[in-house]
Amino acid sequence: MRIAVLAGGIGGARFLRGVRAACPDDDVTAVVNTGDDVTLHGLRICPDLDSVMYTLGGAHDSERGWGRKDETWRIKEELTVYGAQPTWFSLGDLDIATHLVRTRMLEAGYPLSDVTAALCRRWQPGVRLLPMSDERCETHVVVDLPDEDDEGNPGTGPAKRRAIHFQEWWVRHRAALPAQAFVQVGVDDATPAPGVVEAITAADVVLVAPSNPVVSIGTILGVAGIREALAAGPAPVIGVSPIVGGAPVRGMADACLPVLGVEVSAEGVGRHYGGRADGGLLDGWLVHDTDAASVPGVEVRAVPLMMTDDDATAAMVKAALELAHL
Ligand code: FO1
Repeated sequence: MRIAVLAGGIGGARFLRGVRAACPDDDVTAVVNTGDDVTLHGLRICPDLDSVMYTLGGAHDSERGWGRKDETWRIKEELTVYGAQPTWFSLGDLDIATHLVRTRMLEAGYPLSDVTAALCRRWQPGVRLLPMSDERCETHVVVDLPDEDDEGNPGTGPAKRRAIHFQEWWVRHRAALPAQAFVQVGVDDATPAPGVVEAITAADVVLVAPSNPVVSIGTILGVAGIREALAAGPAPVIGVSPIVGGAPVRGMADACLPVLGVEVSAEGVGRHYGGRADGGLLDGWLVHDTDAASVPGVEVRAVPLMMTDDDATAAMVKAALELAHL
């Protein structure tokens, strides 16, 4: 069986471990969000690709959720002493090696999909990892920045409306600055990375991981050609709700969904994705067993959705495959 999975970072990575556990002999392609990618200290950082690669490669820090286990922070400490900005984004010593290799290959002219394949030769994630696009397409967040002086002390002037990089909003401000809008910078020139449309078209089933519906899955769907391939493809598309009991299982989707006018509920997200027959994404929608959802034209099933370990996640994946009648 061929399975394509649309995925963001930490939640997507955990879900993919469940896919691998449920379907060890199947051909799995993960199409991963790159809207979170950022260049800092001259290094190209791809948080979602790395979360998936490290997690499936057994090298992730499971408590922190991102980055490498057994990490050390000596370079970060030195950068801080130099006063090198930004100090709000932490790069570990082991992780920096990944960014150095990636940045060097990108600067030598290799596309991100080839770079990712090269990095994965080391980590052997057991699934094919594809960036959604080889072109830069970065999420920015429109916010009203409060007036402050150079030291960060509050000023008395009016707030300034600015678009800041997603990472600045998410990590520096912890998504606490109300977002006015999300903008995909570069999306007009972005095309699906090689293999993305082919993986969707050839799939027996497409699974939408319980990742952030706005800044992970929404970003992937923003790349021209991906939504169309899903709509036209023969494979059923089954989504897994990232919202349980009116709150995100992890991450801060509750700071993102209202910006699009979407209710923070399993039903809200299901209706936001919509049924394929109505021009939406889904054929099936998996919600947590304590949630109820009605999504026109979409078969909804309620099962336990907590990704507490690989067995629990594999059971979720099996339920998604049953919903696809596979
Ligand atoms: N998340 C944080 O909350 N703080 C950090 O300093 C941070 C650094 C970081 C470095 C590399 C990387 O791949 C991920 C990192 N993350 C960090 C996680 C990440 O940026 C976000 O959780 C995602 O982009 C949202 O999915």
